[in-house]
Amino acid sequence: DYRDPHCKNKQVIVHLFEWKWSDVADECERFLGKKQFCGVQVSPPNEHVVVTQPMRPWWERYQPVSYKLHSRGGTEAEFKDMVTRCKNVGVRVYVDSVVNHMAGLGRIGTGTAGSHFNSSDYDFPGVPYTRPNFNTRDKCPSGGGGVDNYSDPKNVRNCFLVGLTDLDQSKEYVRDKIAEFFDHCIDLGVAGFRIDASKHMWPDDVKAIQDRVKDLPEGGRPFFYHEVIDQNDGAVRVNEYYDLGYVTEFRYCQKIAYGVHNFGEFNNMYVPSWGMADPSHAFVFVDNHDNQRGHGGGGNLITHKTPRDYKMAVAFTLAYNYGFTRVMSSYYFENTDAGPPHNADYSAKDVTINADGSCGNGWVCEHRWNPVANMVVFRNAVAGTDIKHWRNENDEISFARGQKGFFAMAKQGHMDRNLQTGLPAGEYCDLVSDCMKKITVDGSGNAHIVIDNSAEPMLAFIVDGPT
Ligand code: LM2
Ligand code: CA
Repeated sequence: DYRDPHCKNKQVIVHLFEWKWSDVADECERFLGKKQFCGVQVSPPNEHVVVTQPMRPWWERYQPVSYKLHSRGGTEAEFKDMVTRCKNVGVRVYVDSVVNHMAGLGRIGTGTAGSHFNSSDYDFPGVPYTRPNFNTRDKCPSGGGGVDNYSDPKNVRNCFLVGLTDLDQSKEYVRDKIAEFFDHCIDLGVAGFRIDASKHMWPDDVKAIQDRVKDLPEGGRPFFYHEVIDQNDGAVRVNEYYDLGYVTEFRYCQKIAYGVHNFGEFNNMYVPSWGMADPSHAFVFVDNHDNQRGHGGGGNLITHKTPRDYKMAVAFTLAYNYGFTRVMSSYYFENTDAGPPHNADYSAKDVTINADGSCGNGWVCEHRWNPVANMVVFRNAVAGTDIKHWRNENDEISFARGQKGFFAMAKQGHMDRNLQTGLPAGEYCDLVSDCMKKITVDGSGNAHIVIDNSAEPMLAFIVDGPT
């Protein structure tokens, strides 16, 4: 089974999008460990192209040049130091892995680790890959050679996605090179992988690769989650990948946006008839690095640009019991191509921390917002429990998680009710406000729940939590 994230039953990972390795390491030590995060998804750590038109976009990292671990994020030594320091505080690293393809057709030059490459000749000596390692036109049923028909799996998987040179994962040599890359990461302490563009690879090929990857040094199979954008709009469906780990559930991004905009929709978050992944395979998030900027489908979704809605969306996601959760941590952008905040030489700027705990230098750090960070503790505490005492009316939602926690949220920012919590009698305090609010549960499980406009529009408390 590829669904164990190897983080001692913690439940939430954060994508520190485009952070450099030294900053990720610092964040593990100063924040993520204490806040009980399971781990971090890091941007692709392997050698990639250097794009100068536009100047150093974020997406240059989705055009690999080799599997040498030297990227815009840092050197291999820095990567190794990060993985070790994070692991030492109980936070695992998950590598965003781009193995469907190499650089885009027509790109020629030197990658971030110094390897020469020539995509037009299918020549990537840093691996090495040559022409026979790539898909050929006879396997791709599209007129122009590019992916252009999502109703045909052969087109989706054997053609070139936005002109990116498409590897042929049915070849033993290609499988070996990709597995070697994963093994190298595992040797350095990595616990798992996000597989980019899994939809564009055959599940049998992906399985052959995963099955030859080594166990973690501490035992067990690495964690895998697959990027499969299935919005009921094509031939490739998420359930084809269930044997391979978790699958991204992009319909949840729409669902949570509907819910925040109209609380009534919260009654209907997981819709099997839409083909949504079952709760034990769904990998869920409010937004990701693509759809927050209109790439990879985009659509109607909520991002940090509307902070109040975003906090409600993430808080609900972490309180609810659907799927394995990832939270996004972004940088501010106007241009959808723009890479991370950068210095004059285009290296990523340091992530600075302000006195109030927010980030500086252009980093958003949604994962540090109280309704995000503190709900991680909630989700860990209630893992494995069912939803009880569901109430959704009057733009107010509240529910218990088994007999371990209780969550309430008010769209209009105010709520004042006596509610059954199902929890043992006692004094509790609200995690979201860092215990600024207290809640008393009486002998019959009832509590007076108050939300008012002076604070965040939600509260949450757990058995055996802070008091
Ligand atoms: C993904 N998942 O399946 C990533 O999450 C997504 O961010 C990647 O696209 C995509 N797959 C390929 O890894 C991004 C970005 C694209 C960008 C590619 C490659 O969304 O816009 O394409 O990375 O860097 C860019 C140009 C595109 C050009 C292509 C090839 O935007 O116009 O196509 O490079 O040179 C001619
Ligand atoms: Ca492919």
